[in-house]
Amino acid sequence: MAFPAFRLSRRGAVLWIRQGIARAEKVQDEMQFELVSLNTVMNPDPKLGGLSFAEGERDIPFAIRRIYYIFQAEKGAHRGFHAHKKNWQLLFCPYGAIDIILFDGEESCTVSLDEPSKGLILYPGLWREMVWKKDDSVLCVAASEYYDPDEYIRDYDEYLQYVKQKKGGIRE
Ligand code: T46
Repeated sequence: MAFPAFRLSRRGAVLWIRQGIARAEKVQDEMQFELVSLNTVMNPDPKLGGLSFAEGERDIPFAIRRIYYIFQAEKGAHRGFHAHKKNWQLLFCPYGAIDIILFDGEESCTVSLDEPSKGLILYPGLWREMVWKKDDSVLCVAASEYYDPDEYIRDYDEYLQYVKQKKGGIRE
């Protein structure tokens, strides 16, 4: 596993360090999420920082229909507590640190988004909770679908029932 994958390239007189995106760490096949290293270009002058990016249908397995971000949440804040029936999502935290707790109806797992270059691809069907580890951490999301409240499952018992039906092979 190569996480992150570094590549050196010359652009004019400037030497950049670029991390290619890597579908690097498939944390758990069963749970249907992927922790990836976003394309990252660090400026050679540390005062100028870095730039990370991901392209829909190239770096992530869906076209992006919507972006949103969550800001000004305090350390200790908990959000989420739902699953999506249709939405694929890329989550990343360009500033701060946020834990993403995932549950698939049987197992749970926590992924820490604590570096700007970390991206978390969530397939539909995972219950998620987000926990702010630092004040003002920013959670950015690229989603495959337009906003549709009916596509959310916000009731936990309903979610367990949904998972049971899916595992039994009943599709919508
Ligand atoms: C998710 C996690 C990571 C809209 O009107 N349009 C939108 O596109 C979104 C995402 C939300 N909203 C409204 C719905 C609620 O009235 O914004 C309010 C806050 O949304 P919610 O309580 O769902 O926020 P979180 O932080 O619990 O969850 C959000 C996303 O909704 C969800 O898709 O996966 O972030």
